[in-house]
Amino acid sequence: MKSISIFGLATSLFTVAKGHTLFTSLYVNDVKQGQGDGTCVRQNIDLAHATSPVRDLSSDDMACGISGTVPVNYTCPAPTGAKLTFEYRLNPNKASGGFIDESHKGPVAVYAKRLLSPNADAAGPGWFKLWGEGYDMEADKWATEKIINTNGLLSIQIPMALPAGNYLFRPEVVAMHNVTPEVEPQFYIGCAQVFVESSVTGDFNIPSEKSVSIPGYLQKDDSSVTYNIYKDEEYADPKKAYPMMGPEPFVPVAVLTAASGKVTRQTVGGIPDSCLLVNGNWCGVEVPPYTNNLTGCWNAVKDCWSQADACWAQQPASGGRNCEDFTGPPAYELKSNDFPAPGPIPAAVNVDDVPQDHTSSEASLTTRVVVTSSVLVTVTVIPTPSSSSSTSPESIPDFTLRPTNTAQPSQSIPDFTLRPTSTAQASHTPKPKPHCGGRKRRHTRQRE
Ligand SMILES: [Cu+2]
Repeated sequence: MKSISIFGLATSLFTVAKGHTLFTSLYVNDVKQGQGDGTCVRQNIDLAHATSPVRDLSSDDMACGISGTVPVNYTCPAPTGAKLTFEYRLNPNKASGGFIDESHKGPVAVYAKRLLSPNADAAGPGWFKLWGEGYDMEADKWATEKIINTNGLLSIQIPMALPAGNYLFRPEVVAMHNVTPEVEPQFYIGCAQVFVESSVTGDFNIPSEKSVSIPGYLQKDDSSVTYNIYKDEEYADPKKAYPMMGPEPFVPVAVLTAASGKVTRQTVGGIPDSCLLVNGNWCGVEVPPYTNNLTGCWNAVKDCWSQADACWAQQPASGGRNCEDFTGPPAYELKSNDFPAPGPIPAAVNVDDVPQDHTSSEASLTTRVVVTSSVLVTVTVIPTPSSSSSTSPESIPDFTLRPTNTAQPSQSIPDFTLRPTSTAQASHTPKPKPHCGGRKRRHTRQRE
């Protein structure tokens, strides 16, 4: 920890929270999900200690981090075979300022768990490891050091044999620098809520030796947990190989049920179309319509204020930048105040492990509209009738996505252009709506 600041308590609290690291943001195929960071990501809701690690191996916090047993509002869809990228930050609500504390050397892994319902328990059985790496003796690097080199970004490919459904993807960054026989490693974990869209359905059998319970998969006296990075690695001669934590990775290869060609898509838990602006797992919607009377106008303003309050109350550790921007029902145009990726999105670490052959061009068929922060696009969703009457609750008719203007990837300012939802106002210049910007200043101070 750094020395106590002369600027007082608020600054020193910030300094304390600055150490360590936090998984803040999810990308699917190189596109940051949602807006304002933290969409579909379970983060510690204690903003002052959001980067604190989990140390108690028997705690339910081991599953998805502190406060990670509670689902967040949104689950992001991802086509099977997609690349998921997890962003780690030293300062959760800032784009710069480091990724993982440099002293924090240790192994890194990614686990996953299929959820039979979006709100199913994170803690408990059913977890499997997709990939893991400890100490690379040849390169003399810990996996954490490699993540720092890729700007805090860690990518994994979703195996194509995973059946469609809700999953938790759990990156695990472990710091071993403080380990003694009495002190456990520090675990930096969080979970991404993802709906894998695939034509593969059916049961999902993980070999028993590769299926673990979290907590429970690690014991205090495991050699991977008690390993001393100074005695065993840095100054040892010969160096002692690091025994990787947890089970062997499970790479599903066989398609358990023949692919039907019909892609099962997410029907619940996504970001609603009615969202004007998203911040993490909060979304702001249009205020109630009113005619030209003061009562209606006032009610609309109050509604807007209460939405902004909810935004601040629900802001994740990764910040409330878009709460500042939700200053009033906009003239159908809001911009998300998003940070760009801190660097190039790295290739998936497990790309050599995951079979790449697949029976259909599924990935291109399952592209879905999410409120992305890096592409300016307006889309129309046209449902087409389903040819068969499926009884599966998760199966829905295919959607055709038709861009209504030319999608132009925006390099700089993330944008989100909205189309009017009311047909009453067909004018090309939408009327300004009441503004509740008076609260902006008050809330802006909240983060400092
Ligand atoms: Cu730490």
